[in-house]
This record gives sequence, structure tokens and C-alpha cells, in this order.
Amino acid sequence: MADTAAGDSGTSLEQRLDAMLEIERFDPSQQFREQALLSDPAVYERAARDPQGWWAEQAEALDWFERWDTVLDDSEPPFYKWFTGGKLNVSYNCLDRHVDAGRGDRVAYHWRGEEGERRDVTYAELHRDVQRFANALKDLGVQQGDVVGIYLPMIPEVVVAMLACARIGAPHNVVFGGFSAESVKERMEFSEAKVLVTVDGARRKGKTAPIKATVDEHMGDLASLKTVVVVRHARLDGVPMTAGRDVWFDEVCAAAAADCPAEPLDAEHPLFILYTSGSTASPKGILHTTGGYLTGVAATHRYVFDLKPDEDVWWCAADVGWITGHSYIVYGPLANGATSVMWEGAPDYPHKGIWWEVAEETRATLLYAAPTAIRTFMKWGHEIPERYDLSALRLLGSVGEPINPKAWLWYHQVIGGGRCPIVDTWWQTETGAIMITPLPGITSTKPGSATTPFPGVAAEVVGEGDGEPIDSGQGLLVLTQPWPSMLRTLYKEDERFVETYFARFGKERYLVGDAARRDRDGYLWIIGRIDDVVNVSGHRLSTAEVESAIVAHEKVAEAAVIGQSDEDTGQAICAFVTLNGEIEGTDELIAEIGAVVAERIGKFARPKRIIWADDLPKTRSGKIMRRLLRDIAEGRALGDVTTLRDPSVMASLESQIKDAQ
Ligand code: 6R9
Repeated sequence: MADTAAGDSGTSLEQRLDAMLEIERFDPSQQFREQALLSDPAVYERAARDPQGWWAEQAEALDWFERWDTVLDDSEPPFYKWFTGGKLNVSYNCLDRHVDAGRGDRVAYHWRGEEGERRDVTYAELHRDVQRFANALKDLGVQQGDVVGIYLPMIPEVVVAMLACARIGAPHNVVFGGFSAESVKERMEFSEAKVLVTVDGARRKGKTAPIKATVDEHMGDLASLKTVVVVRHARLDGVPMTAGRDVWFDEVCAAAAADCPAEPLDAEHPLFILYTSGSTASPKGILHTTGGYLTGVAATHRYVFDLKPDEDVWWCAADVGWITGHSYIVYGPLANGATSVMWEGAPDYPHKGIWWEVAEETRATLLYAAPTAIRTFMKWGHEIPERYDLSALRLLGSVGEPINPKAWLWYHQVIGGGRCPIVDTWWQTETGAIMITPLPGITSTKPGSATTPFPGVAAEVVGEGDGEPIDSGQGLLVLTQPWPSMLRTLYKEDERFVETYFARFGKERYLVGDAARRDRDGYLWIIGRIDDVVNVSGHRLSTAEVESAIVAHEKVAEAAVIGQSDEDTGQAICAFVTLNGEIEGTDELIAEIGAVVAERIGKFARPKRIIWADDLPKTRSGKIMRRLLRDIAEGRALGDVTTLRDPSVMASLESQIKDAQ
């Protein structure tokens, strides 16, 4: 169906895409179906009949030192346990078993650096480096259960560090490189990290940020933190090193023993903590464990992307610091023995065609990217990707936020040449692995819909008030059955875990935090967050987190942050700010507030728009009504204002906005 509509009839791309918006469904092509790993829809019924049997079968694809006794222990919901009694090691599954099977020479990562560097790292090399660094960590006193912080850019050492932790059973806590050093400190403090692995400097678009020096300025004296390991990457001179605390990565590796057998760990041993944003200003430490997590990411990576490890070149264009990077740059692809592309830099440096240049050169066959990136490429024009040979591509994925049909179609036509199926995958840091997605050899896709749950996953849309399942219509998305890669708790906050996800509809139903629509065919359309979480370019932020950064500015009395719809980034941060006393809002102050946010959270959290407000709309109980602020920011007619303590606030806000324009 897609191919006929895509045929070039001399009309412009724009006209063709508009015409295609009428097409509701895209069936898998016969050619794709015939070669797909899964092409029989019976897989859904089989998994629904016996979810535990299905997941056990997926777990069998891993190497276990000891087999499990129980697939699912649901004796204490919502604290579910998977594959209890089983022992395995994630690093063993990602490295040793491939090397032992004679696949050591296979490239694990085609790493491509900003300045044109190429480094192809094989499985055997990773195996060697991981063992050395695992021993180095042990030499530094890291023991099973100790938390290791990782704050690194997109370089192979980030994978080495993560797998070395997994090898010895030290849970890692990776902080995305775009977060500020202050955020790193906060996360190291919460998780009582013993070691932090960081870098001399990180390169971004031809500039180098002195990461180690900045970390030093903010880290202060953290009682738990004993060692800072520094990777030499940007080769900066004069990197400050504190005697007795700081060591060089290459030096500790060189001094460590070469062999480090993988530790057999309980299936429920913590693998990592990853902080993400929730409704309040304090980030949530999502805890994932060993056996279930690896089962989930390996199975979804294989089936959702139809991975053939001997032939495919996989490229997940996320950052390792987010869950997408954990699951689909590191753990899923390595467990499956895949060859991946790892791109260090930005999509527009050294030029706007760099992604396509890398895809052409590495002959990438599978690409997984965020809608915000696709919309950006759309804006830059189809002429850019069209200069490159993208004929090796055979499947495209989308993740992080809803993809609008126009961007979906552009991706399909311009990048996928009309021949690649698109998998729009919905999931979260909490779910560990993809939950709602097409299976490319089975599912007919509808642009904008993540379609249906992965086999072994059960989802419903339920009424906001009564929690009753909605057959067709809009409501709240819930997952109604435990799955192996689910978060086990919030690190050191069991109560908050239960409260956040299982208080509203009971311990059997996981509250996702997204609103969704179910159509008559049972397809799910994700609408967006129901809590105060904003999704900027696929980066999750809490409004409360940004607000507390803004009010840290001495001239600010109060701030309310909302996510405003944005053509490029999906949502953008818009802040309503009330200043102290008679202070006037100026451009200078806008820059200062942006700087405070960059310092406390990260540059990506800086407000795109600041609106000065004499007062903010509040309910009688003093709650800020963000819904009204969203209406104002997006230029809509105001909703109900009768519950406001002082309805006149809205009129004056509206006139302030007009004055500013
Ligand atoms: C993997 C990841 C999770 C939130 C999630 C939802 C949004 C992710 C989506 C999507 C629509 C998709 N989201 N994928 N919305 N369609 N395919 O992004 O994890 O950073 O924890 O964000 O992202 O709102 O609840 P995370």
C-alpha cells in the first residue's frame, strides 16, 4: 500500500505527504514478512494464554549459571520478583558467551567521533577492557552492592564502565552528560555512590567542556564518595586531580589484573539505578535488577527490530545516559551479539548531513531515533538525507514522545524510501523495555499510534474516575500484569514507589502516568503525561524541578512552569515568573534565570519562554492552576476560572502577555 502511494508522480514531497495523511494503515510488505523473525500473529495468543511461559522462553535465550525455580513470585505485590533462584551475570551474557562462541572479532560498536575519528571496538576488545576495569574497581575497594556513579559522554568507555559494574555486581548510576555537575552531585548523594567515573572533558560541536574541573567545583565533600576515576578523552591539559581521591582510568586499568571471572548473581540482584523525573522536584531512583531486565531488553530488541545479529548494523541514536541508551545501546544489543553504531556528537556537527553520512558509511540497517530529531531533519529539508545512500536501511524506530503523522510519513518516505516499516515504541524508564509497539512482520501500523502491547504485556485504557476499562475512547493508560523488566522499586523509597504507581488503581495495575486513547481496532494512541512531567525533545523533566531552580534566583518570588506545545521539541518549557517587590523583568534577567537553571539541572532544561506575571492563578487552597497557564501560553480561550481565589489574575496575565508581544 505504502509503495504505491509513495510513487513519484512529479508532485512535491509536501503534496505527496499530505495525500498520504489519508492512508490509515500500512501493512507489512510481503518481502519484509517473509524474512521476519516473527510473522505469525499466533504469538500474541500464545503469550496471552501463558505469559509466564512466554517470558520463561525468552529468559532461556540467556545463559544462566543456575536455572530459576520460580518464573514469577507475586506473593508480595507490587514488589514482584522474576526468575527467583536463578543466577546469571549480565556482563557474561553481553560478552563472554559471544567471545566463547568464536564471535570475538565481531564489531560491537562502530564508534564515530565528532572530528571524524573512527574506532571499531570488537567483542573481544570490550571483554578485555571490561575485565580490567572490573578488577580496577575491585582494587579501589568496590564490593558487590556498592553504587558506582557514571558521568561520561558517548564514548566506548561508558559501556566498559557499565559492564564492569555489572560484572562484579556493583549497581551503576549513570547521569546523562547534559545534566549539570550539581545534578550529578545530588544523584551521587541520594545513591551514596562510592566511586564516580567521569571524563577530563566532553566535546560538543567543536568545543570542549572541562567536565572534571566542573565536577570538582560542585562535588564538595561527599562522605560516601571515595574515588573519582577520570577517563582521558579530550586530552585536556591541567586537569585538576586530588591526591588520594582521583585516579586516571587508563592507569588503574593498566595496573589491574587481566582476568576477572563474571560473578554469578541472583536474578534479582540490582543492576542499576537511573534517576528520572516525576511529579515532585526530587528525582526518582528507578531500580532495575538482573534477570528480568536482561530478558525484557534482549527479547524486545530482537523481535521489535527484527534483529539478525549476523547481518544487521543497529543504530540507536539516543544517549547512553537515558533509559533508551541503557536498554538499546548497551544491554539489548550486546546481549543479542549485535553490531551497533555509536555516534559521539550532535546531529548538526560538523554538518547537517552527518547522521546520514555515518549511516551510509557504516551501512546501518536499523535506525532508532526520537520524533524531535525527525522533525528537525524535516525542517532542514529532504535534500540533505537524499544526498546519501541509505539503501541499507530496512527498518526504522521511534521513541520518546508521540510522533505526529506528518513526521512519521516523512521518516517513512525520505529516510526509509517507502520500504522500511516504522515501529513507534512506547515505554518508560520504569518499564525498562519496550511495552507497546508494532511487531514489524505482523502489525499493520497507523501513523501516530504505538499500536498494541508486545507479547506478554497487558495494557488497558481506564476511566479517570472509575478505573473501568474503556473499549474505545480516552482515559488513563495502565499495565495490568507484571512483566520481567519492570522497575522493582524507587531506590530507598518503597513507599513512594507504591504511592506513585499502585495507589490509584490497586497493586495489580501499574499507573503509567500517560493519557491514551484506544480506537475501535484496539490500537493505542498515547496522548501525553497526566502528571507535571514535561517532555522536551524526549527528555523527561518535572515542572517542580525547574520551578525550584528558577526560584533559586534571588530576584524571583515565585514561578510556575508548564510544558507548552512546540513544533520542534514536542513540548517546551514555559515559565511564568513573579519577581520580588518592584523589580522589572528584563532580557538580562531572562538570561540570568536561564543560567541558574542550566547550572542546577542542565542546559536542556532552560525555559524557552519566560512570561513575567504580577501574580499566578491559584485555587482557594493555594494550588497553581497550570491548566489555565497552558491555555494562556498556547493562546486558547480560557477554561473554567470560577475556582480561582482571585479570577482577576487571569485578565491581568492576559494583558501582560499582550504588552510583551
Ligand atoms: C523510553 C522513554 C517516558 C515517557 C512516557 C511517554 C513518553 C515515550 C513514547 C512516548 C508517545 C511513544 N513516550 N515513548 N509517548 N509515544 N512512542 O522515553 O522513557 O524518558 O522515561 O519517558 O515518554 O510520556 O511516559 P522516559
